[in-house]
Amino acid sequence: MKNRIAEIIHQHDRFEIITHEGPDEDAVGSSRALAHALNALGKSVRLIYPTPIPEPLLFTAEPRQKKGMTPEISILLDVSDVKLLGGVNPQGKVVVIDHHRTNGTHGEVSWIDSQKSSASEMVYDLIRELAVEITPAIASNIYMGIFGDTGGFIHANTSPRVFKAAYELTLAGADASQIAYRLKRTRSVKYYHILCLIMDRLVQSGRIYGSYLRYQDFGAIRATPDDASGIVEELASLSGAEMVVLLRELNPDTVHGSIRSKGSDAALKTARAFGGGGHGMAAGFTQKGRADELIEQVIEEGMKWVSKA
Ligand SMILES: [Mn+2]
Repeated sequence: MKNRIAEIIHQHDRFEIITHEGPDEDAVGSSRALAHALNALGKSVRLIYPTPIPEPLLFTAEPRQKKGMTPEISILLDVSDVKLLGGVNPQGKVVVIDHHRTNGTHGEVSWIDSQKSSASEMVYDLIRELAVEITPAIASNIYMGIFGDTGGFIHANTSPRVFKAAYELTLAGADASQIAYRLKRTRSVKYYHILCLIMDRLVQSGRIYGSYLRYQDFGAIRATPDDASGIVEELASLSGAEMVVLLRELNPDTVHGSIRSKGSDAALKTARAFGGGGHGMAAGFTQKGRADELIEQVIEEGMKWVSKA
């Protein structure tokens, strides 16, 4: 399928790249890297993020964009479900590149590989297939995506292939140290304020820990949801936690849930019960309701999937 997508890229001139709401390191890194590569091939490209890129992820080299053109091809990156595009409508023929497990394909051409650590790793393979030179700008963007989706080479998706890619990307000029410091060692004071709130409300049931953030919390400490990004990983670090749940109210009656589990598909199975999806051990959902009321239900659902041993 990678070859087919390379062919499509060679045969067309105008592209848009669309990624998911709440773009993360992988969404930003894979889209920017691919746009750099398309530019190198003389193609026109524009990037569409349904919601803005969080400020801490804006440091990698930005590709040249061509606004005000009609794309022939719309490449969906790190997402295969048009429902997760926040109302953005692809303008061209849809090509999907994604590493999330899905129940079907949404594009005319779909390359879905849940064995890959990240969309960025897939884009790295695609760019080499296209025979575009891996510049430092491309290398840093891909490295950021891989680093982000492996949790900094921590998660189970950190395969030997990931280390090989990381090795090659640093040789090609990816600034590994800068990326690691920016993503892992740079936190706002507000982040720690949010963490205090979360720890104050921590609930435990067996080996599941959960907590939540109300909509008004953000106003009270003048934080934005960006300030809480990645904070579920702090919960996941709790010793003995087999699963963790963090609920965050996106507005007064909508809750986003992030779930992490240590083994099996517990996170995914729990998220699916609330209409969500994701990976086996890292999943999420969005639901109507109040976080302080929903938390018990999510934990109860989780108990079905986490072994009590
Ligand atoms: Mn991803």
